[in-house]
Amino acid sequence: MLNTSVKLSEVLYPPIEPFAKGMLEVSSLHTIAWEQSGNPEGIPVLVIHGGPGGGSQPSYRQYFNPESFNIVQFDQRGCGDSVPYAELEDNNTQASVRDIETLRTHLSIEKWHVFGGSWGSTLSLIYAQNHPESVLSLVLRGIFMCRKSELYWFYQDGASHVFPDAFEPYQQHIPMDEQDNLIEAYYRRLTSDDVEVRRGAAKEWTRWEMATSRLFPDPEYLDKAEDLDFAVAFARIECHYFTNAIFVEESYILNHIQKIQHIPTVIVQGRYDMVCPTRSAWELHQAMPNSNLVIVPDAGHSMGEVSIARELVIATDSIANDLTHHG
Ligand code: STX
Repeated sequence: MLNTSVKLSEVLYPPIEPFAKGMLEVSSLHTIAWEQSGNPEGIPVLVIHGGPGGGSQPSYRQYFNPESFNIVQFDQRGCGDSVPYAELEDNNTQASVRDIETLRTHLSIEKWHVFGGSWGSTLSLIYAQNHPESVLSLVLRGIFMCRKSELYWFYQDGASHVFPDAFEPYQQHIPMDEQDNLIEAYYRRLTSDDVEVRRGAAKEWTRWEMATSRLFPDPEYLDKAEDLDFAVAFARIECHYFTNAIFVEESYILNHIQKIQHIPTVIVQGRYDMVCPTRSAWELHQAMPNSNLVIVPDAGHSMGEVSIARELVIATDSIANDLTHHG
């Protein structure tokens, strides 16, 4: 069913401000920004942002009933308010998993629900596989397992068949003789000593992702690529993780799936997700027979799409209601 007349604000909770914020030193180099909002005595839920390099956003609070949840957000290494900005050294998946446990302990939370989309789903799954005892449930959106086929689909040849117009500037930014591996070609530019080269590449890399994130592209969303402070961290960190195959073996998540098969899991997936196509959600669901897969028929990749947001709120409301009834 098409829901084009319903506004995002009608399916989300109202905007709220954090009741606590801080900076947590997680290594000799990195300090991460965190915040809590909602109810300090509420059910703990950790929100894991995308990218990697996307940073957490105030709107993410609105996917949770603020009376029921103690909502924890943080910016992963190098992005958002974390420092140093856009830093790639000592920035990898294992470090992020450790940071999440460091933050949990710092906030004196024993176990929490984990909510993440896109790269946030990747990191949620890997975190849960390494610390299953800390995870009460998973709410995942736009499943991304970061396998070679998924990277090739989005950054080289796949989504380009559906969005040839948006693909052209992303591809043309790279000279013909380097176009056979666009991720590598972008990485060279995103790590150049020349700040203008870095910024130019960051803008095209980010535009491609923003242009393809929704079933109905939103021009305001595209402006994110014009914000070079956002784009440089987002593009550099994504590209760093992807050239390094996210620092784990191919198919790590599916290979270790038995570690999390007991964890209650909801998967919300837009049918027309061009960034993270539905096959990954399907494969994850098949590997986790107890998971609940919701394929949203009228959406792409973004949690800002109304019908995706609605399903995410249904999932978090049901967590809140379960605890009220049984806890
Ligand atoms: N990257 C997908 C991802 O995690 C391949 C992602 N895409 N856009 C975002 O994240 C933001 C919403 C954080 C910009």
